[in-house]
Amino acid sequence: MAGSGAGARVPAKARRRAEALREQLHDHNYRYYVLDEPSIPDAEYDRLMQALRELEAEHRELVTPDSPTQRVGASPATSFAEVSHAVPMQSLDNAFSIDELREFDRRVRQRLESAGEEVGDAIEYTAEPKLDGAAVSVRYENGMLAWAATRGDGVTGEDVTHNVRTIKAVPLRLSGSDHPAVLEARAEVFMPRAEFERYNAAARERDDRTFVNPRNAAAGSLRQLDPQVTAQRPLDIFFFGLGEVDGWEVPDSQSRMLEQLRTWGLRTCPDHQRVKGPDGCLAYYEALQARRAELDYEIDGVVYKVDSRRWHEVLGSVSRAPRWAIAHKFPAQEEITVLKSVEFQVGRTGALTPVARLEPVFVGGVTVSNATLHNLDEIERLDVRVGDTVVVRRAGDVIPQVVQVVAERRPKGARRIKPPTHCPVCGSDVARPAGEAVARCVGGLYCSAQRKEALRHFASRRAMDIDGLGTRLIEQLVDGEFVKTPADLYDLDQQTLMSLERMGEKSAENLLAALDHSRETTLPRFLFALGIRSVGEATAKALAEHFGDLEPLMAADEEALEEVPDVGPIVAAHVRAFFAEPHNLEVVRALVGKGVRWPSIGSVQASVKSWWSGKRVVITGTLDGLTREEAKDKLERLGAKVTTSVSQKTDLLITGKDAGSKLDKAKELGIRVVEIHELPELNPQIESTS
Ligand code: I6G
Repeated sequence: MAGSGAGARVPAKARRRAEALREQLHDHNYRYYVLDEPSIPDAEYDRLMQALRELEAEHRELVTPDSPTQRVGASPATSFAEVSHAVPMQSLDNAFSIDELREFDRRVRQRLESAGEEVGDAIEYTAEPKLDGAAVSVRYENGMLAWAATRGDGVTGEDVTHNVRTIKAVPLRLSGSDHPAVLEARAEVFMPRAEFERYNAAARERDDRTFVNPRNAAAGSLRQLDPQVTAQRPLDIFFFGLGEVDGWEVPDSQSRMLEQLRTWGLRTCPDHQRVKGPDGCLAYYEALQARRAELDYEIDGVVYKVDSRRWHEVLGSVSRAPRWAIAHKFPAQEEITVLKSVEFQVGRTGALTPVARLEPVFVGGVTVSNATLHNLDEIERLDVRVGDTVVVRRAGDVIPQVVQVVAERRPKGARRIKPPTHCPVCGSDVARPAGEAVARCVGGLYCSAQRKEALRHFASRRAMDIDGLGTRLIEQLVDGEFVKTPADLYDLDQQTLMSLERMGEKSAENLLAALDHSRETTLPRFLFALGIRSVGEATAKALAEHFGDLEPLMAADEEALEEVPDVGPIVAAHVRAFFAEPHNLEVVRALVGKGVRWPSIGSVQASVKSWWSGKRVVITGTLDGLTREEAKDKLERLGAKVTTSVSQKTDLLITGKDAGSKLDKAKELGIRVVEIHELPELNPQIESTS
């Protein structure tokens, strides 16, 4: 091995330091990935890693195969070696309906009874989310990662060790003690949904290949010949089962087996649960389906497994699927349909988004007749034509999208989609700077479509939150030339509003009250509401926190802007360009002149030093007299971090009426629960008098 020489020459102190660093990093990995409870900030983790890298570079002899620095070790391969699975990687039978699930339970019961087993009232199952990823088998020998392989045909898979090693949630050696001589753990590798969306957005931006869905993203990333490429892919893993095992008395229950895997550092899905009989299975299925959109991983159903592993032996398998497990599928999130036409919609910044008009198709639980095609590059990349049969995907609350063309079904005469040369709304020219995927109408606020979108964004819930100012009303206000800029909204009067369609006296009064209420805002909301290109909620918050108030932000040059965390040259240029435009300055000043105001960040930060500071809070149930957004806003102003799902990291669950599964989970995890009316901080009457 190249380096500073023989092992004996490494000073004992360096050796001890390397061991200690490896140990610490290993422990932090376990806390982060398995317990979901990091104990140090990422920056500190990075420092420890850097210290170990430096030490190993100085003394190459200190490098061990399980060192956390050695995740991306191998150079690109030319092909994948074959791996035989000593215990075949089976597949699962599917149930597509409640009847099929009940039938499965009935079959299980019948077989167990005929084998002389005492079954009792209801069979216990472990219910687990069925992740939409790529199945792998990961083998540990005496606690050290030996190899990892894909399922392949179930008997022979491909050796993807070098790629699996790059997944940070895969331990290179097991935690704890009493490791079996051989432990093959079966798992699903997946790309978390948010990462998938981020990855695809960035790929589109740089004109690169996107993934059709998170499953393809996981499978494609695992099958990269160059582990450097896989290391760039945000992959994650959940372990769910066993292959070959030697030297471990496996617990007789699936759920206890999962617990043991976890103590060895193998990340298991936190959402699994033990349930009783088909009714318990169904309750789990429905609860999980209701949470599907908020889960950070893509699932296509639920897997029920008989909890007793001894009964697995009794039940056995048939044609490569266990008789003791079944996958209960959710409605498909991808379907095929025909593209009837493509129209271009004008967005807030003039971007022309091609919208696919489709033959209506039932997908992801709703009928979809429109889907986005993102931009012109995407049309070229997919080579999609009118008349094509296309794959439509609708996952969670993401806008349905066309993700693929079924090439072999292309009819004769399928028509290419021509990029527009003029704005379909205002007729202005369309510009598409070289190298940009997006074509834009150059009409700016002359274009009524852009004006409408800007107003819609300004009024939206997460911006100025003007209740009652919906799309139809904005159309009338813009088309009737009552409103040109957001500042004009604050000049509207009862009479004007009542002259509009479907606007009675009460609605007009309510809208005026909502407008009045919206004057009291926060700086991040105001900045977000302005609709500056590439300034989303997070950037608006970062800008507000950095500059403290509007004036210094408006005066900041690009260099000063780039000092804000996560603000790069593109965002800085957009912010600068926005405030350099006299018309925008006029609108901002007019808004302030009409009474739009916010507390200075200084005073917000003073109140942040409260009990709430840094606390992770989840809100659930129906809140009286307060919207979810208002509660979130108040909590954030107090310094709390509001998240959507309950985990071990949650400090407090705040409940309103009819709290459901989040309350159950909080109780299960022993998390403090407080009813909203017990919190004076969130009581609207109390705050308005202070
Ligand atoms: O492909 C699978 C995904 C998830 C599985 C599975 C699973 O459990 C949560 N379990 C088994 C037993 C098999 N495939 C064969």
